Amino acid sequence: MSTHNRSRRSFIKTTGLAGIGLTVLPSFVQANGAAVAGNAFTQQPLPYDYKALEPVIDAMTMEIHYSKHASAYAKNLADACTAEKVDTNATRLEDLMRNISKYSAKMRNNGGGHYNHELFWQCMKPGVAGKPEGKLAAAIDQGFGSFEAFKTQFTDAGKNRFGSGWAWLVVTADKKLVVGSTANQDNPLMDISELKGTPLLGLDVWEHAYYLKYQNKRPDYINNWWNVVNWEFVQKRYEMG
Ligand code: MN3
Repeated sequence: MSTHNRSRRSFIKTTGLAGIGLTVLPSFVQANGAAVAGNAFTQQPLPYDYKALEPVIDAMTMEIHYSKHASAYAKNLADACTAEKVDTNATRLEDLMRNISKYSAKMRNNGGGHYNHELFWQCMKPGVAGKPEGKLAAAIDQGFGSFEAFKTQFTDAGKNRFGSGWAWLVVTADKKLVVGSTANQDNPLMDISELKGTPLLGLDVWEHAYYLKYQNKRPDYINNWWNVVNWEFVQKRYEMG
């Protein structure tokens, strides 16, 4: 079952449990995988259990990360959209990111925080430990020399990001694959970001993502994280673009 199907199913189930009593179409993701305006602004169900990524990411870290940190970004984004008159039913989250310099720091931090985490959950999957295949594998070999060389460059981007931030694999407007990092909750879609492109793969290197299990050992977290990367999802994003 794909990640999308799984999250659609749990979305329907959650909605049912909430007793709304209506058939709610799982419309937050279009057929091509792009997030739809409106629903993209709200936190979606985690596509797996809190404990599913153990031993790489422990259940308590996942629970706190998803239900406290990420849910706060979604809530604060909603507040900022109300305050700054962003119509979430008519705006694509990606377009808000692309124009983020026109909004408040609250919008930047929480819009980025929400977008980044929604992507991050989908970039992971239990029991994969795989490698990219097909067109993406070929593009990685071409762009970085080899998959191993790419992994080293991405790992370094995460290790060397001072303080809090994200490591990214992006595809640029001229279709090049680039690795880099952003500070805090910025992302490569943002007009204020030095690293620019469509994020294909993102890694959260904030301490809240790993500290309970790894303490100060961010490199150990990153090295283990490769075992839960959902390459199927990353490939789909690449092939969509
Ligand atoms: Mn985080």
